[in-house]
Amino acid sequence: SLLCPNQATATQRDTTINTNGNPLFSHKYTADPAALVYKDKVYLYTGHDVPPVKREGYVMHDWLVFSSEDMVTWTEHPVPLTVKDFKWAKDDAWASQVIERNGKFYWFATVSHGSIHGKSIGVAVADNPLGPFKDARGSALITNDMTKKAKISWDDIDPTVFIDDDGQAYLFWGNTTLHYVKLKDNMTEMDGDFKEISVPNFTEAPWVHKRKKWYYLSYAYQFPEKIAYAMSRSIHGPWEYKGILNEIAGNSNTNHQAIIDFKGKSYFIYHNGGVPTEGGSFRRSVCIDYLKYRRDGTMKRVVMTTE
Ligand code: FUB
Repeated sequence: SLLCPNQATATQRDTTINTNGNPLFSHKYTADPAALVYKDKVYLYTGHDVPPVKREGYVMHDWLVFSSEDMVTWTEHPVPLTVKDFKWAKDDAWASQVIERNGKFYWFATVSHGSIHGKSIGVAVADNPLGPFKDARGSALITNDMTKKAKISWDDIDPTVFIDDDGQAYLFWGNTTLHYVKLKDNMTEMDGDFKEISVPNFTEAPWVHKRKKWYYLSYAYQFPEKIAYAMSRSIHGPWEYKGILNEIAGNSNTNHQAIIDFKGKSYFIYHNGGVPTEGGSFRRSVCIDYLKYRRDGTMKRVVMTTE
């Protein structure tokens, strides 16, 4: 049951939530999942939809964090990051990802810029996965005026960050056009120019992961979104398109995946609009299903257990 839709009050202390199938949580709307495995726990970072019922459009002001040792019992922690933590940002806590490097946690997040037109990407940093996170730069890392081909104001969104086995970090991001760039060791500056990647029907929500010797680039495909993916032997490509990984997720135009391995199993984490009766494209809910790989490294289509 939906205990408190649109939950105006922020969680002040840790709260335990026992989940029972998908969607995971029904006490608040969660979207754009990103997961981090660190020291035997999974940390699930999500966006937070709070539009009034029947209102169309994203209303998102902060991000949430949940942790679990078994993917069933979750602890919700106090709000770790809000748009206000980026002084230069206006609003719109869109998709994000947190990654660990040398004991620090870097949170790459989409927001609307306060003085530069369009969406931007900022970086926040903390000493532990629950925060508190603080703006690491005092300015945006990526802004809409840097990618000059932009015809839309929301093409610089949805960061995914990946650290290769040699320690080199990369940031991938985009809507309509997919970009990637090397990051310096400090994780807060670009190292060189960014490049474009071409994959079929790229909409947004890239997620890069590596398993065995394969690099995987999954992304939202078309609109309403399915999730498709490509594989490569190198982080620099060429990326070979492998097809659809997940179908349109119930009652939501967006789908936004994260992929992790945790305690010997692989998981596909995404959102749908499945919370009755007011869930939908702007009131989304995170779901988790198993992900299966074939022997040749390709991924099987996800079976959404809510559908
Ligand atoms: O949540 C706002 C936007 O919707 C995200 O940045 C996209 O990935 C889509 O899920």
